[in-house]
Amino acid sequence: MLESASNRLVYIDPMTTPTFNQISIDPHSSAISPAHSLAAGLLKEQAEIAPKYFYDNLGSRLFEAITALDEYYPTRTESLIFERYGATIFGDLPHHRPLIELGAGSCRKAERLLHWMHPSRFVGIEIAAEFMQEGLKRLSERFPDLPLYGIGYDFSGGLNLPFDLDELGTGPRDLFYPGSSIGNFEPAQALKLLQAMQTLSQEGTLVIGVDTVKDIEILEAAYDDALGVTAAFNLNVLRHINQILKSDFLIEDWRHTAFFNEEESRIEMHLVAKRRVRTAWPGGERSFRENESILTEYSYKWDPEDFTALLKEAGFAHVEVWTDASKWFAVYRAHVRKPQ
Ligand code: AVI
Repeated sequence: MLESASNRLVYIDPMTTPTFNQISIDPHSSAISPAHSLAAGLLKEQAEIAPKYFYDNLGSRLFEAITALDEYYPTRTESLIFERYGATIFGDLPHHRPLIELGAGSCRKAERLLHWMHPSRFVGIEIAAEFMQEGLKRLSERFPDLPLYGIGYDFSGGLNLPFDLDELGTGPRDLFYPGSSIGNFEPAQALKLLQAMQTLSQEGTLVIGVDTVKDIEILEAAYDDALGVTAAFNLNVLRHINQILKSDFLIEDWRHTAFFNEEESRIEMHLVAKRRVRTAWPGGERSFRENESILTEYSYKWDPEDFTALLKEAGFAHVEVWTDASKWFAVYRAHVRKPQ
């Protein structure tokens, strides 16, 4: 059983099967309380809510729905790349190393690639720990001999896991970070996170999926679909923070907007006030003018040459890239040392 060095581990429950361990720590564990950092974000001149607050249980389900939309090409394009090249990308990796998926979510991606790999164990790290549990249960049924671990953890502030992963075995580890979630970090933060992954991998491999720059119409439609699922996903963040901050946002006062900022190479999602709005929470308040916005997400799009350079700056000396025929998405396999 793993113990938390900092006592932030609030729940350890080895499940009925001896190979399935569910480790749940406070997903928002950090020195600053979520309510405090939310209030600080809302009081900035450009008000902001960190994208991690999208992912309550409903938000995680809405994100799953986004991935099935015609307009949202990243998930299906990445899947095509895995279908076509997965046997090479994953089948080439040495056997019997731990496989760690960052942002494991529903664990569906891991489920599809596990037949190419022979990891010693699977470790899912996910802020929406409750949501990940369903996926881990499915994995435990499909791969009954594979030891599974689920860690509820928010790595948006860094990868300082509050316990020692060596207890899962020493030596190289393979990391999997699909879905272009790295795009939700600003470049300097993305570099830090990649450096932390490089350290965590202990000279194993990182397989990471990253969205590319493309026509603005395609990019903007992916973040503002005709059915309004992305709008619901964006607006749901207000419901979620009302619970955490005890604020009184009314969903009907706000509308979703998303646009591509070409200069910064990123999609920006905002919530825009439909009218003058005053919002209060215990210990604070803020007024918004009509059309004033709250920034909720950046989604950076990376050209393969630039992302390869970022991986190298993070210490991954050997980088291979696979893309689809239109180059709408890229999958990178990065190693510290050239594999034999
Ligand atoms: C999770 N992340 C990679 C998604 C993205 O495309 O940036 C989140 C998302 N936001 C709106 N649609 C999807």
